Amino acid sequence: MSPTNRTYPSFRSVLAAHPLTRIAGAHSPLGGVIAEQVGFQAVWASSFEISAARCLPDASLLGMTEYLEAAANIQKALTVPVVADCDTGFGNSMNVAYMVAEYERAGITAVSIEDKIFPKMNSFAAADHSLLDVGDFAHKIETAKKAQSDDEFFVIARTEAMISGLGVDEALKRCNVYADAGADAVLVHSKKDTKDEVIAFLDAWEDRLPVVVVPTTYPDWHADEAHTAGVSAVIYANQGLRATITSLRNALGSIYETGHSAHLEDSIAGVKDVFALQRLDQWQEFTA
Ligand code: SPV
Ligand code: MG
Repeated sequence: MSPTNRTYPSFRSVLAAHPLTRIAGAHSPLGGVIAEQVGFQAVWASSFEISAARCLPDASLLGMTEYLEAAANIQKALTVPVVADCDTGFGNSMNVAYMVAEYERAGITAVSIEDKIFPKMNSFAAADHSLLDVGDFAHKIETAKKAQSDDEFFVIARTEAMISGLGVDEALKRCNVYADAGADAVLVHSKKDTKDEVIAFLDAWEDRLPVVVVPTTYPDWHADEAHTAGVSAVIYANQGLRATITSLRNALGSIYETGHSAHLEDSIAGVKDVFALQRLDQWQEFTA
């Protein structure tokens, strides 16, 4: 897809236009639209959220076409770009080449792939988080860059070195190799309950490429502080999903218990709010 028939900016241009790009995770167009409306500059089509929405583990169970359909449906509803979480690239380098072609064709302008072995398991699950050989993952990055047809397309190389317990030095070593292989940015994921590991990475990285972080287990890291430390983009990967679970559970539980919903009317979105999210008035113009 050429930039001229896109109705939204590429992720590359959004990243360049903001000192810090703030990205919210979503599994549906509705979640994506709400993220955009409250101000987020991009939306993360999260593998964790998309699988959780089907009550399945984030363990490479869904296939590429299912993740692509979810990401493309989110992108269709937005005027900000989607960053598609593509796990390991859904297989080997051949799968990565196919993935890039298909995601690009669907209008996605940025993807992230990670250096775990396929099938992968969610980073926070108690499981084996073995990494792919660094050279093999670098080859996936090279392949992704070779496979893209639009210069705007953006490939994020995500290392799980710190998730697998190999520490900051291994993350640095790998990210340098991925930068040499042509990555447009690196994502360093940590499951520590402080930001220290990520800060140590940033101090040694010295801005070689933009750095993306996912502060799920160190939620007190303010976006401004992350920016000052050298972060270019921050992903709030699953807070929307978790908020939805709690709200739904509370609302439906309370309706079931009380036998009516009157007490909820002021605290749940009105039908008009839903109509607005559906852009009903714009659709009704077609029948006016
Ligand atoms: C996702 O949101 O799917 C991610 C981030 O990849 S995490 O769940 O933290 O691995
Ligand atoms: Mg994921």
